Amino acid sequence: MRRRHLLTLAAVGAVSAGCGPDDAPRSKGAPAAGPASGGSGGPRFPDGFAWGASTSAYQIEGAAAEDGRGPSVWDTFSHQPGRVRGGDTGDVAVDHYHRMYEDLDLMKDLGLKSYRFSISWSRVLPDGRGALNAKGLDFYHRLVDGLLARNITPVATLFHWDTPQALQDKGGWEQRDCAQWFADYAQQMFYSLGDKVSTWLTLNEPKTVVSLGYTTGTHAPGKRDRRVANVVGHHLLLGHGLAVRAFRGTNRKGQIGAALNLSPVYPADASAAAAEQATAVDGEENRRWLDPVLLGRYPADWLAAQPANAPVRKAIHDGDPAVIGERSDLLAVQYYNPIRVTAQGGRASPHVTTQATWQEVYPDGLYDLLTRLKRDYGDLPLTVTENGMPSPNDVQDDDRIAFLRDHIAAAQRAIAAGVRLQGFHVWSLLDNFEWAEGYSQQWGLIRVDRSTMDRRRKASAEWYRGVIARNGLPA
Ligand code: IFM
Repeated sequence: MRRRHLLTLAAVGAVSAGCGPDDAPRSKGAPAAGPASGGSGGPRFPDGFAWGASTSAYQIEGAAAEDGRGPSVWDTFSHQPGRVRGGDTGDVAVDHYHRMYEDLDLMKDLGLKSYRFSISWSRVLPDGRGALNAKGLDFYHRLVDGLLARNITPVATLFHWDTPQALQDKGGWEQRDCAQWFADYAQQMFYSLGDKVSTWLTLNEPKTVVSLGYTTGTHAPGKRDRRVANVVGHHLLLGHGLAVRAFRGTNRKGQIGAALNLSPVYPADASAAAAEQATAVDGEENRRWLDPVLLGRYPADWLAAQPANAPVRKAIHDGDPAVIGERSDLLAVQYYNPIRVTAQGGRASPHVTTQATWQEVYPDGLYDLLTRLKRDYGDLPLTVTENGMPSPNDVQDDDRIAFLRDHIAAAQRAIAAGVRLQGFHVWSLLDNFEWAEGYSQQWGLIRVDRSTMDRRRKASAEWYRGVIARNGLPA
């Protein structure tokens, strides 16, 4: 109740602060260049701040059938006609599997302190369970060794949407067992790589799996059933909790947490009805993930909103919330856009969007999100593990520079407000396979020519290198 009140106050405050002339909605298109909100060239970031970049296995690796890798749901899905724009697949992706050392050198050249990648579950366990595939695992050993040799901290994500097809054939995340299969795989990774990897992320964006993979069907495995989707959401969270428990059981040093895509939710006007709708949307978008992971319980209002006969009610067993709420060491935050909710429960979209039309650009939302996390969930260390935009501009991506500058400035203000933010990772290091959009959107700091696979640093990469070297935004 207290949080609900705070949210309402904070959100209404944010909206009224955003109604002045300086915040007038911009026309749709690229973000405007101009002074960074919050001031540029301010104080340096804290010593040891983890400037990084992120990728995920299916989006960059390729080598889909090499060295014993088993198929994942994304291999199956992307090969189905009409699923991915242009019929693109991740079969070759940007060939990172074969160009890993070149990519490591590019990371070093950028000055990255941290690199977040994901492990392809079906590369290390072709059937999802059982004996490890030595060649697949060796790839990650070489990657991690290469990072450490370059003084780059590896941050390993265990699940970035690529469920092994063999497990999907057994029902995948719809089955409660999948949570344990995931934890078993996670434990194998902790034992295999845990003396070198000290930061582990369990799930990447479970909300996206639920919404796109099981509700709209636009992502693998392409299902459209909201009732089932919520069961999947619970099993994903249970898998997170079991994996955290498994990590504790290994007595490995290091930190573990989930990577959640979160959006500050604002009422679109000052009415009580809009505030109430915003609270409900916040429950679905944020608290439904944050509360179980960080507080060990589902939000009462979210639970109450589930129909009496909803399968998710049966799926949540006594004791599950406590497992899910197993102590995390950090929270990985992924921020792309705010949400503004009308009194009728619809969405208002006053901000400029990017090529990814779902993405509204609102850097202050990152400040609001980070400070809200501290206010409502305590002083847990946070790291931004994804923030970025697609740019249609080839290498002169000034729009991305403006975007990153404004978001980094917002992160800096959050630190100044007392948020324990330990790192910032740009999505993404390389242009890559953008899921249902195929290769039609370029999210990378580094351009990849897909006909030659040549890599070329974009203007944003040069700019980011300066930020890292300075440990802060340029004056
Ligand atoms: O490319 C994705 C990534 O895999 C997960 N977060 C959002 C990115 C951009 O859509």
